[in-house]
Amino acid sequence: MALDCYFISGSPFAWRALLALSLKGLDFSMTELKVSEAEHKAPEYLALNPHGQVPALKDGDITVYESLAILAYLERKYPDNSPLFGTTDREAALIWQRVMEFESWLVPVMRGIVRPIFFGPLEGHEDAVNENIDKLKAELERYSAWLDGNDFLAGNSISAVDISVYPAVAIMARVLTNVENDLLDKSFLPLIETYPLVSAWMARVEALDGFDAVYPPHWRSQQAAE
Ligand SMILES: N[C@@H](CCC(=O)N[C@@H](CS)C(=O)NCC(=O)O)C(=O)O
Repeated sequence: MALDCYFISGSPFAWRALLALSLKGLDFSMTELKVSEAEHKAPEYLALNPHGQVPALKDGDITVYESLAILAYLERKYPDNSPLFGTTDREAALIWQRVMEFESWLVPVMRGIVRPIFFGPLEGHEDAVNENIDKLKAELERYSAWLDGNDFLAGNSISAVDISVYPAVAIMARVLTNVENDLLDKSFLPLIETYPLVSAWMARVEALDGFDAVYPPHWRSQQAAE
């Protein structure tokens, strides 16, 4: 199999690349790297991505890292399989604008929420996390406006915007739901009550062919154990 995507389970950037492969209906393999064994920092992997980050995609003798570059590569190589960047100039403009809005506005917020909870320190730093939660709420308002009258974040077809935003919102909702800390503002959870358009959109993404195949494996096994 020519296409092989290296990922860490739950990584939103890797999930974005995997969703692109899966939604395009491509034949690909997935190589999971174990953080506990620092496999993403091993020399063999650093030869693929010198930053030691996921994702990285191997396609024969071509290697691409940076999840957005992977999406652009796949779109160029397989333009007709479920286009992710639209089919008209107008669609491409809107989709790229919103993907870059995600990079500029939601990615820093996600890092500001997820990193202290996963890697600490969290205690004593709740105010900083709550500031990011406020920014997350502002983005969820923005997405609700985009979804008003539309099935997806840039119109009525799935696009690179959806597969960028979905993993990020899913991981933030998950870590904030699971973390035990009374000082964190969780008043906006569950999303189904506070942001019904966002919640309905998430359900639409989850129902797509190809979604299940790339769901983070350790999330699935934790759910099975609950
Ligand atoms: N801009 C990169 C970000 C990739 C990234 O931050 N990956 C994280 C996982 S979500 C990672 O590999 N972290 C491990 C590390 O930095 O050591 C992309 O879009 O691919």
